[in-house]
Amino acid sequence: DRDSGVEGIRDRVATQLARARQRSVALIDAVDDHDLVRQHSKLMSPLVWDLAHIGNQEELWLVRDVGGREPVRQDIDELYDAFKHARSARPELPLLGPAEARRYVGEVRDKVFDVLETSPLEGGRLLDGGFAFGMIVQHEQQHDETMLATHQLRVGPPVLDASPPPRGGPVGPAEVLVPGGPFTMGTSTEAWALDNERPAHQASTDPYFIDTTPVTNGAYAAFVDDGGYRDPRWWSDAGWAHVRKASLVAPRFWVREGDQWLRTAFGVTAPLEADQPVVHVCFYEAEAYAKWAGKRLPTEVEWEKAARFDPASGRSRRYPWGDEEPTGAHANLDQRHLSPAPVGAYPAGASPLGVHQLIGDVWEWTSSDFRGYGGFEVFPYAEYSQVFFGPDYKVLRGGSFGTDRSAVRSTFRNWDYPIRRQIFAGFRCARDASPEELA
Ligand code: AVJ
Ligand code: FE
Repeated sequence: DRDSGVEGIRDRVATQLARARQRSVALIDAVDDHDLVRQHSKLMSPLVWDLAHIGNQEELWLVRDVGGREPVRQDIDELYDAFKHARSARPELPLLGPAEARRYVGEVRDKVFDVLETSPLEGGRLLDGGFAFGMIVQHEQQHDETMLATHQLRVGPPVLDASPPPRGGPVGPAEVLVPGGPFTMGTSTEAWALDNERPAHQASTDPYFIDTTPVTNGAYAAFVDDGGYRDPRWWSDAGWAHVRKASLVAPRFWVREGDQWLRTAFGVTAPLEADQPVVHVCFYEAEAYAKWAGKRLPTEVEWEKAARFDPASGRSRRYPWGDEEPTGAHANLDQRHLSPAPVGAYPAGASPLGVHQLIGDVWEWTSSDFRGYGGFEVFPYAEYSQVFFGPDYKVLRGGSFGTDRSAVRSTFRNWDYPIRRQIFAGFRCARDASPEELA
């Protein structure tokens, strides 16, 4: 059966590699050479670094490791090792120029298609079983989302194009009760799951309420207009210190005009869309809003339970809507649109309990630190996740409008510093269920 056998994997890998490359090329070709080598923000690499880094990782894992082939450009490994140079220092490096970088990634890709054709894709080491290809597809898509964030930080007229998101719709009650008890968290069977999503294990929660939608611009504006950024009651100590030091007054890219909020997105400034999820807030802002609203952020366990647990069967699913791969009807993914969609825009993507837009639209901050699950094993390299475990990073879940469907699922874990807001991050709230509400 071509679909489930080795040939099916080969086809799937080839399609996904091509999709990822099409997206990288579109993001790169949207700007001129000067904009490719420039630093648009100290937080980001020059776009031309991302491109050659994508090629270099592909060369390391697929050409050299899986394929056992001769290096293409061993001399540039050090330049494109993310741990060797901070993003802010990358523009000063002797990087491949735009034309050279394009040639390099093309040459690597040609060899990868050759490796893919001759690779057994089964048996032997796990790396040979298609996983390495899946890891590299996801790596390219992750950098494409990073490049999209660089585009958002770039100043100038719009260069990217996409259709507006679909219209919103009804979402039912504002929050739903998730029953307490155990469920299966993480996965041991999802073929392309990264090391930090593994292994599948039992986790348990008390009963809790979770919002059926991410917090919207309109709701968040009420917090801002209520003086939320000037009131230490709502902020943690670390959050308050940060909001003062960084002089935060509203989400990143919000612009005040008279008594109105506008928002700049990809070179276009327009009135804030009240029913779209808020985006470009840091963890501390999310935490403060939740406290102001009389709620809190969900833990990572609570988020995943809301996104996977089917109370009818007791089973954990791959996505809120079931096990089928995401389509355009389920979620706002794949950079199909250049913004989050209004709440209620994806009724087909809701969970059995009626929780909407868990996948896509905005990454959702959780209250959890990034740590390995019990039984975690580094695979295939410690620098993917393990070196980030600890109290410095907070977990985000669910993907954004800029995340590709190959690079997100309900077990997927993203992480960042609690002060970061250039990523496409928003949040939803949760709260404990009181005894009266459970009676
Ligand atoms: C999972 C998004 C935090 O971009 O730092 C890219 C993904 N790892 N190259 C990042 C990643 C190596 C990673 N995040
Ligand atoms: Fe990378």
